[in-house]
Amino acid sequence: MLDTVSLENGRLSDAQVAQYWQDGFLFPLPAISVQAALAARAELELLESSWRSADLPNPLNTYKRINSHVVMPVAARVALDRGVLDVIEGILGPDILIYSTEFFIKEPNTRQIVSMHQDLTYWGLGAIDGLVTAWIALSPATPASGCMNFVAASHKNAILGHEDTFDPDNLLSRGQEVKVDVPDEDKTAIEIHPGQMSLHHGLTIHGSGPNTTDDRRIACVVRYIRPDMAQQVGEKGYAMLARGTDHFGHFEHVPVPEHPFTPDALALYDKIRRMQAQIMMKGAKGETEMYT
Ligand SMILES: O=C(O)CCC(=O)C(=O)O
Repeated sequence: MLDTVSLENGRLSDAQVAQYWQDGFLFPLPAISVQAALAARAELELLESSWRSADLPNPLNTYKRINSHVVMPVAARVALDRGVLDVIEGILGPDILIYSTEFFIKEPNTRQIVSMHQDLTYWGLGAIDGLVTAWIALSPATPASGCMNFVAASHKNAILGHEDTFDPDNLLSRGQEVKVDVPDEDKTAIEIHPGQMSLHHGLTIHGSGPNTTDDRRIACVVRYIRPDMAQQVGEKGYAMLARGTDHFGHFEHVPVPEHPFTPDALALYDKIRRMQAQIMMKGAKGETEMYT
C-alpha cells in the first residue's frame, strides 16, 4: 500500500496544489479514517439490504449512482467531512458546493468497467477548472479490483470527442468513450485503500477495468464545485453548500438529508434527476434512462 501524501495541518501545500494542476490529479491523500470508511460502507450496505427498489420511485441503484447526497445521509456525511473539505479548499478556495455524490460500486468478480472518458463531456458546465472530484475508497481500490487509471496532463485538453457505446458492462450513463487511443504506458493506476482518496480534474481522461477480486470495490465519489461555475445547457443547477458562501446564486441549494429516502427528498431528487437527464442524455440515440 502506498503511503499517503502528507498534509500540513490537514491542508495541501503549495507544491501539492501545483502538482494537481500539472497532472490533473493527486493521490493517495488521507480523506477519512479507516474506521469512518468501514462505518460508511456498513451504513451503505444496511441501506442496500433494508430498502428494496419496490419501496422507492426509482431503482435503488439510481440513488446510489447519482445525487446520493440528496437522499442518503451517509453520502452527505462523507461529502461534508471537514478533513476532506480542508483538502478541497486548496484546489477550489473557501467557497465550496457539492454538485453530486455517487457510489461507484463494482461487485466481486464482475465485468463492469468504466471506459476512458472526461467527466465534463455531458454535464453542461463547459470545460471548466472549478470542479474537482474526490474519489474516496470505502474498500480497497487496486489494479485487481478495478481501480481508476488517469492520464497525466490530459486535463489540458479541451472537451474531446466521445463515442457512446451503451455497453451494459460500462458503468457510465452512455457508455461514453473518448475517441483517443490511450496507450497503457500513459495510464497511472490509482491504487488507494479505505479512507484514502484521489482528486481529479473534470477534464482528466480516466477509466477503470473489472473487479477480479472476491470483495466489492466501493467508492464514495464527490464532485465539488466553485459557486461561480454555472449550468450552461439546462435550467439552473442544484448543489449543496458545503463551506463558505455562495455569492453567485447559480445553483439552487439542496438541504442535507437527516433520514434516508424521505418523501420530500425523493421529490426533490426526481426534480434534479429530470433536469440533469435532459442535459446528460442530450443527443443520445434512442430512449435511454439515466442510471436505472
Ligand atoms: O469508479 C470508477 O472506476 C470510475 C469513476 C469515475 O469515472 C469518476 O469518478 O469520475
